[in-house]
Amino acid sequence: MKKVITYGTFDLLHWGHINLLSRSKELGDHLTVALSTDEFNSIKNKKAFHSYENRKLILESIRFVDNVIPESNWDQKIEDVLNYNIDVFVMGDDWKGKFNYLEDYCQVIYLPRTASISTTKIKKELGLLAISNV
Ligand code: C2G
Repeated sequence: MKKVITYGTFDLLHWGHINLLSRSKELGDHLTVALSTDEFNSIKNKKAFHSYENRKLILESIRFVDNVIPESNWDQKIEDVLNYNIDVFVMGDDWKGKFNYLEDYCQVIYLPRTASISTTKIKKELGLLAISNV
């Protein structure tokens, strides 16, 4: 069984995330998502709208996601790849080159980001909508 892993916050899930997850699953037979915990998000200077538990519940309901584990620090990837017998590590290409050190342990693939959608964009536009409706 070819095992794939990817990492992220996946807040306010949108089609950019779905594209990444479905393309990741197409690279193997089993997809693990290492989901950033709320505590790790603060290290990443991110504040997710939804809690880790709720983001996990949403991801686990996606048919091509097979397993969700916590991502609690920057340095767990090698251990994860070894512990979960991962064959392929996948990230969006905004991270291109950042995780090439994993090539000693598995295949590393950066997939093109989906244009014109991001959690930040959603938050900004909702925030603007809220102001204009005042
Ligand atoms: N993504 C994408 N297209 C978008 C938005 C996001 O392909 N329009 C991808 C990102 O490139 C990433 C994944 O979806 O591979 C998750 O994105 P985020 O939740 O923003 O994750 P990030 O904060 O980049 O966390 O250790 C790695 C980090 O945890 C990655």
